[in-house]
Amino acid sequence: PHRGHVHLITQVLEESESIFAELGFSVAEGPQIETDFHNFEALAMPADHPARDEQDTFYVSDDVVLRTHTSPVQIRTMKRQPPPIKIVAPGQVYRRDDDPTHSPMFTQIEGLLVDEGVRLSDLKGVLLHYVRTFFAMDLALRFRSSYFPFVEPGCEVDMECSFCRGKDESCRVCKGTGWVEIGGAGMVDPDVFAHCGVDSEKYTGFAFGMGIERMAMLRHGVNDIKFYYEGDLRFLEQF
Ligand code: 2U9
Repeated sequence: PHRGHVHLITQVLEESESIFAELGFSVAEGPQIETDFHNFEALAMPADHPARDEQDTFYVSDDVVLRTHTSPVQIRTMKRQPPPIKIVAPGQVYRRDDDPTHSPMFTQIEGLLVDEGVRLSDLKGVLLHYVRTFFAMDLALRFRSSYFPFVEPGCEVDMECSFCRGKDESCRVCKGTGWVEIGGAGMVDPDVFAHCGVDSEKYTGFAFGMGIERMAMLRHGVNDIKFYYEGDLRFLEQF
């Protein structure tokens, strides 16, 4: 009889969870159908913020949505328990987006560390451990200043291109720049802590987010997100 196996995205997700577990992060989960409060309001996204636009969000009703990120899991965790908090939140998320690098359902892993004295360099150390373990290469990371409503300062995170290591001017993965974006991150905004009852005078925290389909693309050279979900065994059996 034909035997199936674990889907590539599940493999990459579970491997990512175990790399963060090596650093003491535990796995937290939550509902995929979320309230407006947990998905947006508590993350410092006011009612008129463009991220809440119906263009991007699947609405179930006026104040219930399909979660657009796994961040509501960290909101629920902070409301439930006091710091220290050290979790990753893996799972499916939904956005009204559909092209070769975007799918209306995709998979994220986000991380949150809240304690006394947490700083940006701790974030860089954690992400360095992750990419160097995941790609089994001594890759460099670069933080580019950027804006997300729920972190301040915020940054986009690039890693050294694992395909050409900056040596191929016509590299189709990094377009010759030597860098590829792997996610976003930053220090948790005090407004977010206030919504969750965390004392921002005493505690600081970092958070990051990454797309698992993107990490699988970068490791295996997959160039269209649709291959993961159209169920063609000629693709799936390679992993
Ligand atoms: C809390 C506070 C802050 C998580 C963050 C990003 C920046 C980010 C994207 C990566 C690729 C989404 O899957 S993606 O399209 N994510 O850029 N995520 S900061 O910040 C948080 C999360 C939870 C309570």
